[in-house]
Amino acid sequence: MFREDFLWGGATAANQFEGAWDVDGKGPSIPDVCTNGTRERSKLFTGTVKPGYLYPSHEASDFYHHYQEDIALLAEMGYKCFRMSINWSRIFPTGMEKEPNEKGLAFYDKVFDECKKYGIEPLVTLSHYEMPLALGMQKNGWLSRETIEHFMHYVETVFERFKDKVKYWITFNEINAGQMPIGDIISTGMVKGYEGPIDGIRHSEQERYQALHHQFVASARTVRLAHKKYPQFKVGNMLTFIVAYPVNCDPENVLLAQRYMQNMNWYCSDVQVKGAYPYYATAMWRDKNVILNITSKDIEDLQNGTVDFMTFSYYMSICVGREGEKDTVSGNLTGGFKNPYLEASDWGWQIDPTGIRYALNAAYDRYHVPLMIVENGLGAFDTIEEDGSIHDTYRIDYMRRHIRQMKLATEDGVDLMGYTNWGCIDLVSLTTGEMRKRYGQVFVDKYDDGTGTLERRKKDSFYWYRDVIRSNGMEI
Ligand code: BGP
Repeated sequence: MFREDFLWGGATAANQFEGAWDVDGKGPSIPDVCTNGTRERSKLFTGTVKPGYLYPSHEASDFYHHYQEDIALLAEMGYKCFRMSINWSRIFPTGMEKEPNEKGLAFYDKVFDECKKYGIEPLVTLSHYEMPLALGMQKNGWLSRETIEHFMHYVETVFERFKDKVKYWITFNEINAGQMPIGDIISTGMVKGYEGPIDGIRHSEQERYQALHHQFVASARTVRLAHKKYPQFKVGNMLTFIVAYPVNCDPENVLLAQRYMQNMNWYCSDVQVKGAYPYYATAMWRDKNVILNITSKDIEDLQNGTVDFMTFSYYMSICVGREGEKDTVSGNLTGGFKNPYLEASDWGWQIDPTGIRYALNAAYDRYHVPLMIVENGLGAFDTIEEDGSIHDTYRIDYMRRHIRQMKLATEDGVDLMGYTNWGCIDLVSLTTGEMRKRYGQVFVDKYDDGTGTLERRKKDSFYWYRDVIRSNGMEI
C-alpha cells in the first residue's frame, strides 16, 4: 500500500523543458551550446552558439511561456508533486555575479505560485545537468574548488527567496554521472578548452573524482544550511540507480557485480546518506590511481550534511561480468551485458520492472531513510491518429509494471515517499537531444528539426495515470 500522503507526480529539468535560453537576462548554460544528436550520433559541445547547428535547449518545450497551461494539465491528472529544476544561469548568468537576476527569480515565483494554486508540492532540483557556461569555460566547472562557493551563493539566494514556497529540495541530479565519461560535460562541467562529442573521454579519473568530491561538499553544505536556517526544508540526494546483476552465477562475475554496485551506486549515496567515504573507496582510488585532495573541513562538512531522504532514477538494469561474456546493450548513461530474460525499449534500454523492487529494497536495507523514485518511464515514438488521439499503451504498460513492483516494495516494508515519472510533458532527451524520444502523458507538438506549434495534447496515458493517482495506486 502506498502512504496516504504519497507524492504522485512527474519530473522535468529546466534545460530540457523551459526553453527561453536567452530571455529576461538568462545567461548561457552548458546545455545551451550542446547540439542535437541521435542514438547513433553524439550531441556535440560547441563552446559557443555556432551557425548551422540546432540547439534543442533554446526553445525545448517552452515551459517558460506555457507554465500556466502545463501546471493546469498536471493538476488535471491530480498531481501531488511536480519535480522541476531551477536553471542556475537564469539566476546568476555567469554563475559569478554578486547580485541575482531578479527576472529569473520572478519566473520561479510565478511557477511555485501556480503549483500552490492547485495544491501541488514542488520538488526542486538545484542542479540538473546544467551550470552557467562561463563557470565551465573559465573555471573548468566542478574541478575548481571555487565553484563550491559560487554554487553556495546561488543556493543561499534561492533558499531565502523561496523559503515559503518550496519544502522539498534535491541537490544534484544523478550525481554518480560524474564518475562516467558522459558526466565530464553534462554533470561536472569540465569543458574548458574543449569542443567535440559530449561523451568524448578526456578527463582522468583523478580529475573526475576530485570534481565529484567538490559536488559532495557542496551538497553537504547545502543540507547543512537547510537544517540550520530552514528547519521546514527536507533535502535529498539523487543518483541514477544502476541495478547490476551478475551475467551468470560464476562467482567471479557475482563479485564483479557487487563491485560495480559499490562503485557506481553506493559510492555516492554512502557519502551523502552516511556522511563519509565508505571503506571500499580506498581500494577503488588505489586501483584507479586517484589521490583526492580532501581537507579536514571537507570531512566535517560531509559528516554534518547527511540528507533527509534519498531519491533515484530507475529506468533499466544491466548485467555485469568478465570481458566478452555476452552481447552488450545501451542504457541510461551507461550500458552493460544483455540480459536474455528482458526486452528492451526502442532505444535499447532493457526493461526490468522487478529491478525497481530490488533497488528499493537494497537502498532501504542499507540506509533506512525515506526513498523516492524521481525518474522512471519509457522513451518511445508516439503516433498521432487522425482524430488527434495518441494510444500510448506501451507507456501505460511500462508504468503499470513498475508501479506494481513499487507497491510490492512498500509491502516488503520500504518507506517510499513518492514517484515522479520522467518527462511528464514531452521534453528534449538528455542523451540524444531528440524530441521524438517521448516520455510524457502530454504530447508537445515539437519535432527534431526544431519545428512544431508547441501545442499540448493528452495521450491515453494521461487518463490512465489520473486514475492511478485518484485511487492512490489501487487501480493499476
Ligand atoms: C536521466 C536524466 C534526465 C533524463 C532521463 C532520460 O539520466 O536525469 O535528465 O533525460 O535520464 O534520458 P534520455 O532523455 O536520454 O532518454
